[in-house]
Amino acid sequence: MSTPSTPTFGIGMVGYAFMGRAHSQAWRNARSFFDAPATPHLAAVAGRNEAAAAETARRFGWESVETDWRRLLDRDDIDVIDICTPGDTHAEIATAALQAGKHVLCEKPLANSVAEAELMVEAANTAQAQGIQSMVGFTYRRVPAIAYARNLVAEGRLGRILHVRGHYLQDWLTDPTSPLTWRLQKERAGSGALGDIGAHIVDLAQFVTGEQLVGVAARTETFVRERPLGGTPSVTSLGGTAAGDSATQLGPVTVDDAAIFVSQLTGGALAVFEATRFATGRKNAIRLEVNGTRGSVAFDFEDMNVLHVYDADAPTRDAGFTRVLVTEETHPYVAAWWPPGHVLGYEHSFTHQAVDFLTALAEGTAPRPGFADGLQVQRVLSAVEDSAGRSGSWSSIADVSAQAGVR
Ligand code: SOE
Repeated sequence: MSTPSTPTFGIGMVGYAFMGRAHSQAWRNARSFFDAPATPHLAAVAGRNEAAAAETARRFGWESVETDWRRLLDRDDIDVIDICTPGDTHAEIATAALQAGKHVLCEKPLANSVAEAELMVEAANTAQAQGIQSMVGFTYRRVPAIAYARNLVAEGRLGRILHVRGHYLQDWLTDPTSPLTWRLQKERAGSGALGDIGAHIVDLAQFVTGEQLVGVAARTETFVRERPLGGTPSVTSLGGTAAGDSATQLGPVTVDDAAIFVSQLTGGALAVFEATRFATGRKNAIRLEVNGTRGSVAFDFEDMNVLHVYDADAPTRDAGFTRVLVTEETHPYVAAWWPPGHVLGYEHSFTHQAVDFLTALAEGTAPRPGFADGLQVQRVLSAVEDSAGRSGSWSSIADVSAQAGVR
């Protein structure tokens, strides 16, 4: 329960599937493990599928169920709208919630287009003048090893940043019979691997270095262009279950299956990014390496409690990457959980996100990443699609020959 000194914020969550469950556990744990200066009250979960929303409510202890998210905006017991729905709904829900005086936490990517993201930033800025806050859910920033990496860069331990390489690899679409779910439809998801998982590595690169991407040259590909219609989406998996009968109709995949792009950051560093759902054998493999003049850091989500740190100033005989187990009380977030060595998992970053959001609300400060940070990522995604669509930066090898004057 909230104490007299800590306010309670009623949460109204829109969506109940994978992200809805990740956020639900976060609101439940925020006050169990952290002395957050505010208490979340799980007031309502909203979803058009009443039975599915009711199941999430039952499992996670939400007090009520709504089948229309707009009802949440009318309720006085709700102070926060937590958007856990596909990207085509983010702009409408977030702008309406902010205008109704509700704080907003919105899942990534912020929107399906730069135009939508700009409208959301405008609404967020107007609302913030009235003390209404907003945040976008790039949760991997809140993995302790990533937050520790950012601290090392900010302290100057890597010197000037020269290289960033990031990849986010999944393989849940390698089966061509995996159904045509919302993540494969541009009008629902905005883009494919690029916006769903590429957005994360763009945010991580900017968060850890403290710099921004200034330009890209890109290529995207859709390996499977048609998929079975009528599949059953799953709450616990990404692909869902195919309809299965031979009469199943096929529908067009209208997003990228994979995206690769090179970039440069404001400080001059060169960067390389890869996001794919076809890296056979890689389930949720996020890797980030940052090289500087005085050192490097390397992170692998498949070993998420570790940061590999290279100190170029160390004596030559000691040269090498140090495997830092990021579970000490001095590391970000860890002290609230377990003693050193008792590692954390995927879900803990969502709790860190909930705690940081509640803390910002209680203190009346602007949580990060805000909608403006989300807009910056959206601009990068749009630039990648623009570059890939133009193929302007692509030099065909077949065209390279002495005769053609290209050496
Ligand atoms: C699907 O790729 C997904 O659920 C992403 O949408 C999440 O942001 C990521 O954390 C896990 O994978």
